[in-house]
Amino acid sequence: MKNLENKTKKRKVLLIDSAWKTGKFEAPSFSLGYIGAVLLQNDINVEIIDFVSPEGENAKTISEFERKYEQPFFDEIKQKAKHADIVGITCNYGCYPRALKAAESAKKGNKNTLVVIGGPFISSIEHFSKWQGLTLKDSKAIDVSVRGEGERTIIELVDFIEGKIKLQEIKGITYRNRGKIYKTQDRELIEDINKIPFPAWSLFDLKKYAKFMYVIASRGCKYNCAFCDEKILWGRSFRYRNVDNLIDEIKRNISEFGITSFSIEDSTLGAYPFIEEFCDKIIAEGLGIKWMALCRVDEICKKDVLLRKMKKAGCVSIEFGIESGDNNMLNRMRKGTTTNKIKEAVKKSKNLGFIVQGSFIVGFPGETEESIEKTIKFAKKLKLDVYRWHIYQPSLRMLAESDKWGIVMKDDSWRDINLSLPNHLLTNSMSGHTFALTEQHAAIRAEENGEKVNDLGISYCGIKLNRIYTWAQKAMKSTKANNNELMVYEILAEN
Ligand code: B12
Ligand code: SF4
Repeated sequence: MKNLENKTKKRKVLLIDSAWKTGKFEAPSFSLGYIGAVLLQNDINVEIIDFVSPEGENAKTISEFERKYEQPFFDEIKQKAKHADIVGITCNYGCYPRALKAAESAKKGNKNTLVVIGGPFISSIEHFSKWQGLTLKDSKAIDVSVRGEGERTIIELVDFIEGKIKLQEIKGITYRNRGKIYKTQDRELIEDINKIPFPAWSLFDLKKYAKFMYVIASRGCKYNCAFCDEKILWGRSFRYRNVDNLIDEIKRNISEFGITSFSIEDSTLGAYPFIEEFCDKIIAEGLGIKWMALCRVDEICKKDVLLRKMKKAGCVSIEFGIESGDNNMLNRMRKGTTTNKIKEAVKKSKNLGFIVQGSFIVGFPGETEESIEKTIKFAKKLKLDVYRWHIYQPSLRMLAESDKWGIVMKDDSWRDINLSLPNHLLTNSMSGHTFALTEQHAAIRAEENGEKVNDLGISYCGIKLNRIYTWAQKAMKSTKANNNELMVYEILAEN
């Protein structure tokens, strides 16, 4: 790749969301909303290609899905990359194979375009020395992979195209030069996140998506649960926006896009120090919005006033990360909560009329027949509105210490893990790797259809995956948990 000669030309960045979406219950990519916003702020041409294809659900096989629905997405990338100085791809967990193919399509369309990949999954793998440079090794079409926050990095990459800066001077990237891979020093986090422009939803065709929007009040998490990679992504810092900034974004979404429903994506909104002021302001200004949030039980269980305010301010649903009904397992997970606190938080929220959702993990290393029975019994007693059962999926930091956790896997490649497919096709993609197994519905559906689910050589502390499937299946059946999570999005999506 070479610096383009015309230095006065307005640069063009083509952004790609590698996740497949039906659009029925999804909002547009948060990551690209933010990256797009800083590009617009810097007067750079930007266009987004997303993969919203509701018809994709009709595909009977993965190859039909690829041929009929995925190929046109790649064709569009190839075509539009011809006019792009940079093609920037966002990649979350489970989208990696498609992100690699998107990069290849872009390079096929324009061998001079700078192909850049970023996102939570890329930041996480590039964080560990064990997997360093993996993205660039997996595809020669990728020139740069980005770790951490991308708002400054993307602008510096445009500066690179303009010949104003060298790649080795850009923090937080891994790049290729004459066949060799180099990693620059980490980029420091943005200190004042109030200064980041609001996500540029104008770049998306919002008609393709459900009528709700993501907003986030903070970046990072104060806690340190073992199964979660949040600490890798955001470090130890916990940064939050001021209430006015947050409310301004909500008002902007109402006035510019007619959106009045929101999914607040903070990892735990209960930790946001201005949550009460936030609710007060929504009420005082009569915004009339509907929203849902994720909270930790320990931040909610003693706070009756807060819960009432949340309800009055339009919060329709709270999702708690419950994880287990066994205190020993909660300790092993370093969750920092107890079953008593869970009961209290759920009871209070239910009494106030929230739709209460609970997430559970089945098969965390150390799980036993006894602990899972306890969890199922506990879960039933909670009488939640929505049960989300997850087969344990190792966080990258647990995988990096797999010996310590007794995790045994078959191989160590992410190239086959395509979770970004219609649910009914996911079983077929279990081509020998742990991560395809995260889709608990798929596993259970497979068994219901009489298919045999192999153990794929994976075990956690000696527990074979087959066993974990059986436990998850039992948990789902006992709590009648099939797909009822969609209900919440339906409520948000209806205006
Ligand atoms: C919102 C969200 C979702 C939404 C996605 C919404 C959307 N359309 O964007 C939904 C609900 C769909 C979702 C689903 C999943 N998620 Co999620 N999600 C989040 C959450 C809560 C916020 C992410 C976010 O948007 N943050 C705000 C933006 C600004 O940050 P960002 O995405 O990291 O983007 C920045 C950088 O990564 C970088 N960047 C990103 N893309 C690009 C591209 C370029 C070119 C550049 C230069 C930079 C760049 O710059 C951005 C701005 O600073 C995070 C947890 C968290 N608080 O971070 C989990 C998280 C990202 N999700 C996670 C997981 C595991 C999943 C699922 C796999 C869950 C599952 N088992 O089904 C699925 C996968 C979905 C898929 N394959 O597409 C994990 C990822 C773990 C990991 N190590 O990779 C996280 C970290 C949760 C966790 N605590 O472990 N998720
Ligand atoms: S699971 Fe939730 S509370 Fe625990 S570290 Fe992750 S984001 Fe924080």
